[in-house]
Amino acid sequence: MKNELFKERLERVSREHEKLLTRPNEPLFSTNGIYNRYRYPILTREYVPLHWRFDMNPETNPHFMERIGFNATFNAGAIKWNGKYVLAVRVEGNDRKSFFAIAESSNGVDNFRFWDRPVTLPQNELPDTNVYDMRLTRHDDGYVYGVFCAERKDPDAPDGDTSSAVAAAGIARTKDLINWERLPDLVSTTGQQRNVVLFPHKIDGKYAFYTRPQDGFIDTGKGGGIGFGLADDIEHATIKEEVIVDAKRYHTVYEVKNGLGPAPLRTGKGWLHLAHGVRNTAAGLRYTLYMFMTDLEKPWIVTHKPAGHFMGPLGEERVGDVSNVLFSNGWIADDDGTVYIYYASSDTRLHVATSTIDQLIDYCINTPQDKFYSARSVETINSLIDKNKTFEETQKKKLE
Ligand code: M1P
Repeated sequence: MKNELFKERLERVSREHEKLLTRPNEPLFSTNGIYNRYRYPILTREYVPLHWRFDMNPETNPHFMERIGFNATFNAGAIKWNGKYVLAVRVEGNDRKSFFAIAESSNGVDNFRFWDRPVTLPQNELPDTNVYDMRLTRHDDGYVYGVFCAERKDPDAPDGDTSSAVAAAGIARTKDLINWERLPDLVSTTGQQRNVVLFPHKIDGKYAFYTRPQDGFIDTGKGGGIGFGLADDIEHATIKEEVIVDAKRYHTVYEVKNGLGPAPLRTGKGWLHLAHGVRNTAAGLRYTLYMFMTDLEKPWIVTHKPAGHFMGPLGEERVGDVSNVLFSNGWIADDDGTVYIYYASSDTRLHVATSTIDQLIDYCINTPQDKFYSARSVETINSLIDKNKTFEETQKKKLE
């Protein structure tokens, strides 16, 4: 009898899991014409392999109950690997611990499957309590680097404070995405670090990092902004000096804090960057994605920056464990110019949007900049209206 229950549940759970994993995705029509969202998220907690969740032995699990629960799949690093679209996903267990797991798909938009086991990340002397948000960089030195947030309890927290934490940039490298070598955490002189991204090339013979200095764990305090600094060596990476590439600023979508997403994409017109910006609202923090471009030779100098957000949470994306959040730390540019943007919604699920290098450059160069005052936003709108009216009149005259 018990065996029957086990068998019945195993069959049903397996069938439904397979149906979900093989469900085709489809692009949605895009009114803005800049990128296409897709109908379904590409990874949710339901995608976590059954053999990570269930004891498959009817003797020891007669009710076929889940033994290990998973809460969310989000914020993924991304890389094209052996012709596949490969993600280093932040998977969070019901125990609140995040870890990394590799998932791959043949087309980048559906049929993502996790590899057999999660990533076994070697520990340094000071173990990580929690790790998340890995940015993958294929570096000229031949390694793929994963730079991620390594979080530990604040040793200076007063007695009874069980939530203060310290964020540091953990660094690991690999040549096969299976075996990872752990390097010492990044050392910087500007407080805590999260949202750190390794640039793919050396600059002046040094490893280059985008950073996000912060005074506290949540609050960036006097720090903040997307920074940039050089380290002589990757095996003991130390940044002695950071310049601010993109500062936080009053009454913008990155007013409270910001952070770089994935490593930038090189184009003929400069480096394309995707970042997240955070503003405060009566309902709490709102995270949106924004873009900018930097100079090809000096990738710490912003050359173009459209106003406002590139993508904000919509529909079901608005709701989750941390609602009103879009976050991205992974994208893949194919040789044909297609760009796959992997973004997570509300710290709960992972989605894809597609665009092209040409469209993203056009977006960055031709979207008006933020002029920081309502009246000046109206001036910007009026300029477009005037341009359209002039065009309309010219067209009419041509027909007369
Ligand atoms: O909860 C929203 C995001 O908060 C953090 O990002 P930031 O450091 O910019 O505030 C990170 O914990 C991120 O993982 C999370 O999605």
